[in-house]
Amino acid sequence: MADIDTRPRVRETVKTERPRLHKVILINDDFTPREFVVMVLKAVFRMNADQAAKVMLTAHQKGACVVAVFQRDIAETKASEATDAGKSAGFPLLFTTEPEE
Ligand code: TYC
Repeated sequence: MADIDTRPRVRETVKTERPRLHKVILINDDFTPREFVVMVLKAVFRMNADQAAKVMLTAHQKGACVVAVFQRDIAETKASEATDAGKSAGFPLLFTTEPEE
């Protein structure tokens, strides 16, 4: 009984997957003034005037533009904050989120 080999025969490796990042996407509309979109991008996403203007113009021309990527809860909070800023001012400004591939 004394010489039973009790050493593990299988080496276990535990893999933790990194949580997926989520994109915040700005959606174009026909009503929100360009300057208002830029103001929200600067305030909520801490962009400078140049970055904000580029993102706004891309959404304006293409229909949508990725603003930034964050952990899911942060992406959702920022998208809501930015969408609510438009709503409070009476604009249909919309920010959505989606997971990165
Ligand atoms: N299309 C708007 C206008 O012409 C401006 C705008 C740009 C609105 C981007 C939303 O995500 C947007 N006033």
